[in-house]
Amino acid sequence: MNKCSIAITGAAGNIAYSLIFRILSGSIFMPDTKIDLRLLDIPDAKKILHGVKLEIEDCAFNSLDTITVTDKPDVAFTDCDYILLVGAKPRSKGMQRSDLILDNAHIFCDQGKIINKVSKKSVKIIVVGNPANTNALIVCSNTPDIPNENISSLMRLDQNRAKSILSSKVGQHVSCVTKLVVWGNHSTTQYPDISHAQINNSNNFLDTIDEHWIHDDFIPRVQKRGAEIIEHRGLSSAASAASAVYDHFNVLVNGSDDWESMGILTSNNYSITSNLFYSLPLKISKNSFDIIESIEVSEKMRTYLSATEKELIDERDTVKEFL
Ligand code: NAX
Repeated sequence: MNKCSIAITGAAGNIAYSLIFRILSGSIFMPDTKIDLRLLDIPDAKKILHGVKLEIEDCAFNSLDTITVTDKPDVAFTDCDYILLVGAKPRSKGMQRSDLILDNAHIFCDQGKIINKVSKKSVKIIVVGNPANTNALIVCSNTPDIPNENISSLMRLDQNRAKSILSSKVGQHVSCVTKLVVWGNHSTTQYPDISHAQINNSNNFLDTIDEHWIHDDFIPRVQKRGAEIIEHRGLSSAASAASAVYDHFNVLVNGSDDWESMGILTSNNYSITSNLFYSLPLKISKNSFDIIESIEVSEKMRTYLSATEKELIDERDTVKEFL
């Protein structure tokens, strides 16, 4: 029997309520792998977390070995193989974005320090809690003993949204859409990049799509999809976010034939400022990734890349005391 320890923070929250069950019933790991699951939330969420535990037990998952619910990060993170940092404070009424960034910076700084002390040095960390890219930078800065490439931030929700919207436009199944990546920040400045996308392994479809649709419809729709969901549901995306975290996690463990988007630490790639968590196009094989370096950047595309880069630099300035 193989064992795998997975910690999920924000485990009493909305995303976790879908995510935990996807992971335990899914196929990321070999059938003989048993999961040692640690669920972390704040003390105020203790009762809810206990209810989540009871529901997990009621599923009688074959994949589950042990389950620990706790409000102590060191208990959750000790000797972990994977950590999914979902927990974060939501934006409350009248709160400025910069206040939210600072509030959450404390959480990710403290958790990073604890992870560095108690987790395996090979631990893989996926940052979901917003602002995900900048929180990933904070975690990375506070985990000096963990390789930078073990930390990534979630952009897969944006990538999935972009693929789905394009597939509807061209009238093809979403699985036919490949090489569609999203650059930059998980925010309204992100750049969903259709320029190298393929439908059924061909980019001929681009001849049938007009530029106005790309710039005035497709890109803003993907950028603002989160707000569109809130407008209809009255709640933020949780099931689709959980599904995207599952996809991201799966690709990290098992690799992917397609191009993928994840926030990773930049090192002057595509002339983007170093030391940001910026989503780049990646080829991911089991347990490692390579940046796809061959994409030609047009003037128009550079404008998009720079806008989202500037936002990430501003966020980094806001949290500089945590880096
Ligand atoms: P919820 O507010 O439902 O749940 C958040 C949970 O985190 C709560 O149970 C809360 O008690 C817990 N929490 C707060 N501080 C904590 C701490 N210090 N340690 C452990 N747990 C803590 O939010 P939910 O809808 O689950 O979203 C979670 C985060 O994901 C939010 O920051 C949200 O903005 C972010 N998202 C990121 C996405 C991405 O693509 N990167 C997409 C979906 C989502 O918007």
